[in-house]
Formats: sequence, C-alpha cells, structure tokens
Amino acid sequence: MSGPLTFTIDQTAYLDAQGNLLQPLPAAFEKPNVLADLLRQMLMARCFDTKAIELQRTGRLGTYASCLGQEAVGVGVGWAMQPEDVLLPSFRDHAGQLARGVRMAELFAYWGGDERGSDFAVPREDFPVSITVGGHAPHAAGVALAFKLRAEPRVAVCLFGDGATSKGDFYEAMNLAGVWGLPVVFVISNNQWAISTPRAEQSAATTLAQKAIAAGFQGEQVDGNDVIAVAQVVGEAIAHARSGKGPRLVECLTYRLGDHTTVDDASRYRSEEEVSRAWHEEPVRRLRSFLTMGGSWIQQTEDQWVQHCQAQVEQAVDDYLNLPPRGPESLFDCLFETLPTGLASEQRAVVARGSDDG
Ligand SMILES: Cc1ncc(C[n+]2csc(CCOP(=O)(O)OP(=O)(O)O)c2C)c(N)n1
Ligand SMILES: [Mg+2]
Repeated sequence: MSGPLTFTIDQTAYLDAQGNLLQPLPAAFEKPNVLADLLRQMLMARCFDTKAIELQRTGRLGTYASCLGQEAVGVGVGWAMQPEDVLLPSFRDHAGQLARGVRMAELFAYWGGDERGSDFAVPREDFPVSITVGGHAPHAAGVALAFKLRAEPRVAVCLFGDGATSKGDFYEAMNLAGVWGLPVVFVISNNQWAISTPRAEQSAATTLAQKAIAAGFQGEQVDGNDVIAVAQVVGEAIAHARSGKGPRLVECLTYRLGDHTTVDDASRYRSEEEVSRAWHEEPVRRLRSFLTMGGSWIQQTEDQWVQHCQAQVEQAVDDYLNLPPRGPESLFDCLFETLPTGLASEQRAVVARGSDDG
C-alpha cells in the first residue's frame, strides 16, 4: 500500500455565459472563421431540431428527442474527430451526426421510422443511433479493440447521457477500455435530467467524470455549453487515444432545454425558473456574444445564415417526404446478415400476401 489515493477532476471553460473570455484561446481557435463556423453549425443544428419538432407535431415524423441547448457538445465533438474515426451516437446527438456529415434527410428518415436513414452516405462507418440507453458503450470498446488489433490510428467516440452512466453497459465498457488501453473516448452529455430523474438522484458521485478513475484512466469535466471547451478537451482526449495512450472520459455539463422527447411534458417535473435560468447559459448565445464583441459577427450575418439553414432544412424535408415508400417485407431487413429460417419464411409469406393484395 502506498497510502491514501487522491484524484482531481479538471474543469475547462473558455467562455462564460455572457461570452467573456476566461482564459486565452488555444491557437486552433484563433484561425479565421473557425469560431464563426462552429456557431454556424450550432445554428444549423437548431434549425434542424425546430423543423423536426414541427414535422412530429404535424404527423410527419415519429417520436423525436430534441437537442435544444446541447448543440455545443455535438458540434465540438464533430470538430475534434477525424473523418476516419467512428462516432457512436445516442438518440439526442443530431448535432454531432450533422457535424460528422450525416445528411438531414437521412436523419429525418430515421426519425420517420425508415432504416434507410441509418445507411449514411457519409460517414459510412459511424454507428446508427442507439436508442438503448448506454447500450452502445460496449460496442464502442469493440470498435476501439478492432482499431487496436489492426494497428489503425483511429478512435471510437461514444456519446451518451448522464443517465447512461448508471448502466452496467457503461461500467463494463469503461473497464475493458481501461484494462486493454483502447483508443476510445467516452463523452457524457450531462444535461441534468434522465427523463424526469434529476442528476442528483442519478448518482451519489460528485462528478460523473470521476467514474473513469475506477477504470484506471482520466476523466474530466468541461462546460458543455462552451463549444470551444468541448472541442479542445475532446480533441486532446482523441489525440491521446490515437497515440496509443488509452481511453479518456469527458463529462460535458449542459442542459436539456426541451422536453425529453415529443411525448414528454417536462413542465410536470421541473420548474420554469430552472429552465429560464438555463436559457441564460445556452451555447449559441455565448459564442454569438463573444464573436459580436470581437466584431466578427453581426445580426445581418446571422439572419443570412439562418435563412440559408432554413432553405437547407426545407430541401431535406422534401427529400425525406419524397423517399419512395418501402414494402412491408423490408421490416425483416437490417437486423440479420442472413435471415434465420423462421423469419425468412415469414418474409416470403409477407411478400406473397403483398402480391395477392396487388
Ligand atoms: C436500456 C434502456 N432503458 C430505458 C430506456 C428508456 N429511456 C429512454 S431515454 C431515458 C433516459 C436517458 O437519460 P440520459 O442518459 O441522461 O440521456 P438524455 O435523455 O438526457 O439525453 C430512458 C430511461 C431506454 N431507451 N433504454
Ligand atoms: Mg440526461
């Protein structure tokens, strides 16, 4: 025994809620247009999100989980990853998927119940959305193990919520990642709620980041409403993993401004004051303020960009709504490489019934 063990959990932020700089910017963010581009991506994700809710409310999309308020996490993670890395997203990670190059029409198709929406043109090897809370964390460890065995300098990045960190899947994946030194970065979008369960009732741990310590690697916290902090710290974690030094865990502190999903009513379990306080912390506002104070962003720039986003989103809606429908036999697709005999005969029966009806 070497005496009591102690640990620290670093916290990183560059911008406060008003958009004031808290410490010098890392060099990568001093380059022209990098920050404006991050703001543009967050605004695009917000336009997508608003339209998705409109589509659901008008019966043209299935149940949908809004990413309102959490855009900085996905956009920061997308910025930090290389194209050849692999993202394993949860159901609220549209901003991250868009930042990776997934098309909006594909996301609409997925949320409209069409598995073709998970067959991304780009990025081909990113995983489909995990609806199962934390169920994709072991898959992330598996992807990272494959990279390691093949000696490929690639990193798996797994995104999930605060609630997922209570799951056995999470602990098992963290344990394997630690003991095998896998090139994987786990990113928690701690939005303070798991449906109606608040963070304080989720875990007695002071931070969720410290759960990495038990698995033998570093965990840290970032202000998840500060896209610069997310991009920088996740970028460092990815570089660490890519260079063979093993996994990292990054806890992004953010807030779910919307309902859990379109079938939830969050006003039943949280106060208006809490939500309006959170609106002062949200990620778009602070980066906009910072860039406006620096003179590189004006209202007109934003209005023009939002118009562009809306046009892109409308085009994606058209593409989604005009997707040719699939026959009922497609229900059997996408689960098995080769259908088990029982299901194969059921599929033949569905096809036969379809041609009888026709
Ligand atoms: C294994 C499993 N259990 C329960 C659910 C139902 N469920 C969907 S989302 C959710 C809460 C998830 O909370 P969190 O991980 O914090 O993610 P957030 O929804 O806040 O983004 C639950 C319990 C599920 N999808 N999967
Ligand atoms: Mg949550």
